[in-house]
Amino acid sequence: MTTRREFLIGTGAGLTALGVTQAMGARLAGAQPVGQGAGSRMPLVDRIVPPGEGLGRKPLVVSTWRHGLPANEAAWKVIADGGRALDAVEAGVRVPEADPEVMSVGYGGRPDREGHVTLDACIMDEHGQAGAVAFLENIMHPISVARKVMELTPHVMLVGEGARRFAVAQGFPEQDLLTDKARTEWREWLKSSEYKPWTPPTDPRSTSSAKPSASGNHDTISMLAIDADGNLSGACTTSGLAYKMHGRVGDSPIIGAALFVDNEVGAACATGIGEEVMKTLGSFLIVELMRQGATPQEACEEGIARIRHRHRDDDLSQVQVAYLAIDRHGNVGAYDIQPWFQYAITDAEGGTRLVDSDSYLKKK
Ligand code: SD4
Repeated sequence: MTTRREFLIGTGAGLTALGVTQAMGARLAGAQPVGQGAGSRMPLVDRIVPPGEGLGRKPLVVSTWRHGLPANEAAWKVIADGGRALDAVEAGVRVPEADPEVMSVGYGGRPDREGHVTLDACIMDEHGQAGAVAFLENIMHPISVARKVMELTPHVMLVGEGARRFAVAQGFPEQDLLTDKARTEWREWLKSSEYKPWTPPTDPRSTSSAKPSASGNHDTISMLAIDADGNLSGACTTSGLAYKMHGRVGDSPIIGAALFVDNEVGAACATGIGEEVMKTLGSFLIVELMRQGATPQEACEEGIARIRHRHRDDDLSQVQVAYLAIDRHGNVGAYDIQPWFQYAITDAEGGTRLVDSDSYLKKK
């Protein structure tokens, strides 16, 4: 028996009813789904990716924000040596984790409102294996702890004190991650204690240095890579929103929210206000839309449309989420709400460069 949902998915009108934009709905209605899951409804077929949707090149590394430039370089070294995408994304995001100038990731990250630097991270590989840590303190490289969770435990996520003890048992050194600069800023913030999850950046596009500066008080690094064997992996790591409540965990360690990888389809990742991403399970949504035939760009735009829809398009001035996605052929898509998002891209032909994302709100 055909369910209402199957019927809807089979028609462009139905897709529109499900919230999919009209142009994409028309394309999806005629598209062949890809992957084993889709194979239960239709034979396993390859998806035809329309040209002009991005670079369509592999190997490939993409990552969020300006601090993605040095991170991509480190990831690319692994890929260029014939290494695995998983090793590349881990090596890549360790760069901002260790950089005290990046005040939104790892060491030097801005603390919560009680002065604790608490870190969230996750990693996912080409086999659909995943590992994560959340609310982790005093360990500089949460991404590597997340990988150990994936590889050495029967679990996907460890949090807080349990994650810290596991890290120490694995030989990770403990250290205070709160730098003098972050402590000074936090003390200044305490005077007003006004919590603003999104503060607009000074225009990050006006500087050319590789030093991070981008969005006011947060800039997670999320990275996606395809290696020379065509395998995909992704990583995401952050100190989270500055001056969050103690104990708050964002989207960044949540598989399906800030990161999702399906080797048969593509991968997606997020940066921005984690609560928005979690409520729409953005990265999983984007990969599933690509599975149904959407391009990475269309899928990212739809991910943002879901958030807009939840807000009834009302006042988006305080809302920021950016999505970045690749399909398994190396096509790239990116879209965000505010007109600030930039991502770093590295491939053999073009080297490493920063790209301005298209956005829903335009620069005034
Ligand atoms: C969080 N998504 O903790 C992270 C913050 C972030 O760019 O991505 N900032 O909600």
